[in-house]
Amino acid sequence: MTRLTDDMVKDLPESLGRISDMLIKTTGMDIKQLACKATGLNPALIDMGAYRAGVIPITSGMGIIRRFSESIADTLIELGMDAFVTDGTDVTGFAEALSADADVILMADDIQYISYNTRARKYANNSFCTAAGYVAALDGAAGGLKGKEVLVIGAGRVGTHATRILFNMGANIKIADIDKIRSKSLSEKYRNAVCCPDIEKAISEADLILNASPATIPGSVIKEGSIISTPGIPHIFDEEGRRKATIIHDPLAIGTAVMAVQSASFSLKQNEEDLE
Ligand code: 2YJ
Repeated sequence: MTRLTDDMVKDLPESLGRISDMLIKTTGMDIKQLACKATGLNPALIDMGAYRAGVIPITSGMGIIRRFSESIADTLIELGMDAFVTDGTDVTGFAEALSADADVILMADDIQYISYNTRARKYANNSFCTAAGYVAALDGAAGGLKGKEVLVIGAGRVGTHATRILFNMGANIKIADIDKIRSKSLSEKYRNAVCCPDIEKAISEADLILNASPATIPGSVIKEGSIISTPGIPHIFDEEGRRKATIIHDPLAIGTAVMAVQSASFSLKQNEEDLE
């Protein structure tokens, strides 16, 4: 799995406004509306201001990514949450977040990135939430996906979740991966999915693409007027690609926002019961 780097997140806090503008322009939704759509929640029914969120820097494996935790906290604040980064790392940070009465706790190592709801004792995970967020963005940008053809590039964790979500939305799915066995086996799970062994040909014919792979897509093969919702990192599109397609991407905020909303929603029922 691709790991974020210092460079990918270093400007994130400052670019949150730009990400929000890009989302409104391309999908018609701000980041909270997008996250709610991705999780099937009515934005009016969740008060993100009622949640306190702790973000813990994790040193294990390849260690801390500079500004990663701060970028997450800024995304949560943009959603209206009361968010903070713990001073301590790892277990010390976890204890600190619990002592500060955090409702949700976000943390990532090199394999998992989760948002844990301390009240409901359930967690949201980044792979599913990234898939849900980028499918919701594609849906918004395309004016619905039911009955439309969507090319999923990458049959890894995010691509697999995205395929299932797209299937449930009634899209006609094409799947491409450099690992042909992986794309074939994923496509066989869904009756309206087909495997595309020739990736470049599939891209050149696609109006709607969900790119969940780290592959570079050259502008020369992109179809004019296509929409590409692309969580895949590294994010590399040349000038021709950016001119031909509407490209929806950010390295962290969309997946994080969906995780925050989904993990907060785990305690909605409990909150309702508390009010009774
Ligand atoms: O706390 C930190 O600064 C670091 N431990 C963050 C590590 C971030 N992890 C990744 O980028 C991994 N690829 C895991 C993300 C899960 C994606 N589905």
